[in-house]
Amino acid sequence: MKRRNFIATTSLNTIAITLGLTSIARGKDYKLNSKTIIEKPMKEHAVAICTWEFTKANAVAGELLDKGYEAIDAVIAGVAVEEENIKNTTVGKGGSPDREGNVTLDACVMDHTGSCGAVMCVENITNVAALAREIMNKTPHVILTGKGAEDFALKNGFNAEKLLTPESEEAWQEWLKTSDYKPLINIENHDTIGMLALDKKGNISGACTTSGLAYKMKGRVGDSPIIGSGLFIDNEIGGAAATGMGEEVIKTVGSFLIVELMRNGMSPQEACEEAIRRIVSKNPNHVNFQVAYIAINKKGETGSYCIHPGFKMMQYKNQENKAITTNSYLRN
Ligand code: SD4
Repeated sequence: MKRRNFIATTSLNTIAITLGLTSIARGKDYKLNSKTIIEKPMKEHAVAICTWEFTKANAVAGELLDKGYEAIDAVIAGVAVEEENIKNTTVGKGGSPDREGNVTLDACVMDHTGSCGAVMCVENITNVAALAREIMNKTPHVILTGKGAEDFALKNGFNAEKLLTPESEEAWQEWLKTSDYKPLINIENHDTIGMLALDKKGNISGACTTSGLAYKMKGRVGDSPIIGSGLFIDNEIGGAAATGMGEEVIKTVGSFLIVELMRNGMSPQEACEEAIRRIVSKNPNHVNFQVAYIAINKKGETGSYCIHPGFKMMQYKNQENKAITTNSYLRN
């Protein structure tokens, strides 16, 4: 940006901030509004949010933030609670297998510097969000898949574990009797955890981790490990994460879209609603699948929205951890 333009924009921002004129920034004056957001991070205000009613996972992250931990550490510790919860059949150990009986995990992380890491189709490793961070920190790459990711994990101190539990194996054996695969998520049967945190320094990070769709094709990857789809962070603006039918999130690059909508002046709530409308307007089949988004901005404001009723977001703010029932595009 040329210096003269910069000065002009800055002084307009100062006026906008002083007078609280956020509405004048709507419409054409996008730059003005995004500057307003950038210059007003709410310090000392730790906030953690996550998809679904993962009370403990979100509390772990929120309490770490309160103690002064960085957002990236908080989200990785938070989502690890669900990765290790064998009753959650959509994340980590205990996750449902693909149609050939292999549990393959997907995850990604993104921090306030814009660095990110991801793993796809990894077997035998439980804490794949932590693994994604190792890839971010220790390799020149963003994504490792399959055996390469597993080998990297084992060389970097992760233990090999059997992820298929007796319960998920039994359910898979039962499924094999019909092998009736509809590539549609049962509306109430998905529990991927996407988590976003704003730490006391005002920095935002996020993590997303899943075993993907139950009985998926071998090698199938959904939105969760794809930066911009299942998760996106821009520390100047905010962050977003997704759960639900990954194919639909990928087609609209949902989390990136939400962050860009916030950059252009929308609140987290407005941006989540617009991203869901984008999916709905492009796909008449939307009555048959669920997608839900959560988002946070630099002020610690949060939002969430989904296609079908039944989605909840956890929010930790001011030391209070509560479930928020999310409004939906469709009604019961
Ligand atoms: C996927 N988005 O693999 C994930 C599934 C999901 O809760 O969110 N399950 O498409």
